[in-house]
Amino acid sequence: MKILFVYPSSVTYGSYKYKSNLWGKILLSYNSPPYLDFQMLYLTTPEKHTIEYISEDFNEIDYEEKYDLVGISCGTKNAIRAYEIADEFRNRNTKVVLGGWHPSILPNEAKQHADSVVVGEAEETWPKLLKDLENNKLKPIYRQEKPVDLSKLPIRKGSVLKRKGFFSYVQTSRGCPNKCKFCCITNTEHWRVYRKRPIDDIIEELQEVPQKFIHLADPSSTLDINYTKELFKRMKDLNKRFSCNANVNVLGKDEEIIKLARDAGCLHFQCGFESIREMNLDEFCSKAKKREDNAKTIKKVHDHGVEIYGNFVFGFDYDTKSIFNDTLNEIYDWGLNLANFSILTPFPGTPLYTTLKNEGRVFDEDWSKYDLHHVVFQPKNMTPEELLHGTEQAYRDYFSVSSSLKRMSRSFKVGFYPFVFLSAANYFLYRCMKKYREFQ
Ligand code: B12
Ligand code: SF4
Repeated sequence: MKILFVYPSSVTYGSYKYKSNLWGKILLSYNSPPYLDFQMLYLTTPEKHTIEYISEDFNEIDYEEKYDLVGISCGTKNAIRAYEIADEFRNRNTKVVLGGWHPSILPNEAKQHADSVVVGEAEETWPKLLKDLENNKLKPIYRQEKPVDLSKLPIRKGSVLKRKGFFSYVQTSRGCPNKCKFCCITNTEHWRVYRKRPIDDIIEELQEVPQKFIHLADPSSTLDINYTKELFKRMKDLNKRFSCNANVNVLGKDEEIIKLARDAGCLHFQCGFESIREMNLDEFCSKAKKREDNAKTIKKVHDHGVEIYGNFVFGFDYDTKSIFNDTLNEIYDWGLNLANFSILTPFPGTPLYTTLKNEGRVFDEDWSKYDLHHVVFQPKNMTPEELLHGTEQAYRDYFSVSSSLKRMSRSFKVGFYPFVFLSAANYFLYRCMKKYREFQ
């Protein structure tokens, strides 16, 4: 069979189409390898089938080309665009399968636009689906019965799906049991179950993946600290540079993990600080996110030559109009050199969504706005406009020339590689935000 994988653009929606400038396209195409979802599907597809891959951010879809099957992956943000593409293909009598986070959470919605929907992980269901299609017995829904055993995951050899990119994603674990109320991972049946890949498999994959720069696409690399320590020890001689997600309070308590990460090539930890307000953390986050002495932890990480990239969310129930300035002041004091700000987003399937929906506070269910940059609910202590404009102002202040230069010079003291990462990420986040605003 001839199969097409499509990753729909997240900012293409109807006639509303994002066109990057030439430099942006070159940079992004060099920068963006195929995501792991399609890499995994590719590896679990029997060799007799041929596969093409299109990421709509870089290539136009040719609807006139004949395929036996089109597989589309999407999160909530690009679900509507995914449905548009699915409808176009189905109008031409091409079979369409939808999978990924959003179709897994709302399979009945997705089914209206697809011949079949794959719910959850697909390493086991995808080969079954292909066989059923060959036998003309395609089922409407394929559901993974129990969490996939990660020791059975295929090991990637080199770059798959042709596009290379200068960095690559590698997954070492799946799942997180922590139960933060806004998080999709912990609130979906299988994804919540924490599982680890055998370290031998990861090392083999890292040796085979040609890219030097890797992002470990795990919910958190600090859920099983002994496992991660062992992994970092084994990664030491691979000469890779990498980043990973980590819980800041674990880093604060265990200096050895920072040292082992640095020796293994870690450039930065990405940490969800979420909020500077203790009451928000208590109400919306798991205990794993309890506020500790962040300034001390950040200094410790910097002293080992590693950067920290912090994520913050605005719009929690205990946020008032002062949250924006308070956050900026506090993170300057902590010595955090790079941060990103999101607007609280009630993704379907999460307890946050259910609560806000029951309270009548969700006023927009246009999924394309579920991108962490739009306000889709009524905040408790602000108007939606105040939340939006406050977040924008925080971005403008944080990424102003003077603030950026100050943070970059501080980062230079952390180390050369972390400084290069920080400067590039600072520029990228600033540009993204500016470009993004043009479409609102
Ligand atoms: C790496 C990552 C990114 C990367 C790469 C994105 C990607 N699509 O892989 C980047 C940085 C670009 C990114 C961006 C964003 N991300 Co992100 N990201 C992740 C992360 C950490 C890992 C994803 C991954 O590689 N998983 C490994 C692969 C193998 O698993 P998988 O993607 O689930 O795919 C499996 C199944 O879903 C299924 N499947 C998937 N697609 C398809 C398609 C078909 C046809 C079939 C049959 C099966 C199938 O099969 C796969 C194998 O089992 C996840 C959290 C996590 N740990 O999973 C968040 C996560 C996916 N991201 C999330 C979010 C919110 C975002 C952003 C909106 C953030 C932002 N403000 O920009 C954007 C949206 C990007 C977009 N275009 O929509 C949410 C998604 C929630 C949702 N309901 O949509 C997650 C779950 C994080 C969370 N805590 O909630 N992200
Ligand atoms: S710790 Fe991170 S991955 Fe785990 S539930 Fe909370 S936000 Fe989700």
